[in-house]
Amino acid sequence: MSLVEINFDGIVGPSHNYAGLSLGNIASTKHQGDASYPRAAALQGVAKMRGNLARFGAQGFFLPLPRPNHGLLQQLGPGAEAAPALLAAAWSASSMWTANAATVSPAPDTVDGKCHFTPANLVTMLHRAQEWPDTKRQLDIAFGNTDHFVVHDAVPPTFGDEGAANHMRLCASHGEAGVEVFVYGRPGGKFPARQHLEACRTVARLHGLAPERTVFIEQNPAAIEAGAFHNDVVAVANEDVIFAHELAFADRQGAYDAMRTAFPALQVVEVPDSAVSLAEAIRTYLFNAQLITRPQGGMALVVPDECRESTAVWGWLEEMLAGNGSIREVVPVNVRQSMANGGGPACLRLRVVADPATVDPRFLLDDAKADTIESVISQHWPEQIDPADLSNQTLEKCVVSARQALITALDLPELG
Ligand code: SUG
Repeated sequence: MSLVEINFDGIVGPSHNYAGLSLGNIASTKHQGDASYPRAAALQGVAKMRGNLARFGAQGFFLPLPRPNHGLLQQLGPGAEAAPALLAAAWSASSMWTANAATVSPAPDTVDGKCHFTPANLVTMLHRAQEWPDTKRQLDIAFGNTDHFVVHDAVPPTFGDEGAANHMRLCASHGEAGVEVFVYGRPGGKFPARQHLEACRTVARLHGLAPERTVFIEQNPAAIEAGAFHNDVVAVANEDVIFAHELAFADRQGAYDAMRTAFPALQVVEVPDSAVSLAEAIRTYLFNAQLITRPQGGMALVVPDECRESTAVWGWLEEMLAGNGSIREVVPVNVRQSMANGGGPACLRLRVVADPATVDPRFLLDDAKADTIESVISQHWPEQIDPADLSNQTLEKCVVSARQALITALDLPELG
């Protein structure tokens, strides 16, 4: 049984569009009403997966959820489709950000020795709250081997849960028992605090985590106000390293002390606000990076291209590399279509520590499957969507048949 980290990226759906649906997500608000390019967006995502597969090994994916969701519009009452925000919610391709699909506790951390998943209820935003039943359906298939996996229902409302985006794991190596760190926000600020402490506690209980290896930390309200609507916009961890902005946590020293008490070997790689301001960190998504252990040793940081274009951020990264610490390599990737909705490289993936042999192989990527996915996207995904197109019947037919073509190509009729 060899446990490795597998990143499951969400394939960008054919209805990808910019509707400005996420209050507190600066990029989403800024790009409201822009034309979107679903085909380019999905191809950017596959290119990222291909790069990571070649560099780091195991890579998986999840399929887009069925959109438009007429069930949601029905629930919202007759004529709901006339309200642009409600119509856009039903069309949202937001399931691409699989860091919000679920919280995952690997087998070595849990009381029953199985890997546990709790789909995120995403209750704060209407367009995201519709995701979890379909997400669970997919998790139930991919991780259907009940000797190794447990998939729970979502945490009940009103406790807001946004999944792995607010969860970090510290460990000596992925296959060993780790410390799970949950980061929550305190409601009451200008923007919603989407992750609630009670949701974190519920997930920890459901997953059977040991209290002495579980840490709850409050996100800095100033970070939420600056646009860090999830903790993964200002911090990311891998094995014994946490890479964070100085202003990520409400009580900076208290947060590191709590992590160190549970995990004494912790290495903190912190970026001071004087080197990269919170605003610049959020604009470039420096911390929405994938921090990944390389097969040849050391870690790589997969960052958005926007980081390379920022003098402050790139300068800091170059200095970090020259210091010969644990992070040995920085890999910029182009995920601009997702970035314009507030989704960087880390948002696009869900980390699962598992033996790949125990996962349904239809969700695991290899080069041939990447070719297949690219070819379906190139043939079926719309090239461009303008906000006014969301009521267009021809576009709807195209979006529905595009997803169906992918389901057929990947032999996943259960999702049809
Ligand atoms: O939930 N954007 C997503 C971005 C999620 C990013 N995920 C992580 N940080 N892990 C959100 O705010 C925008 C949709 C729109 O405006 O059309 C959106 O939902």
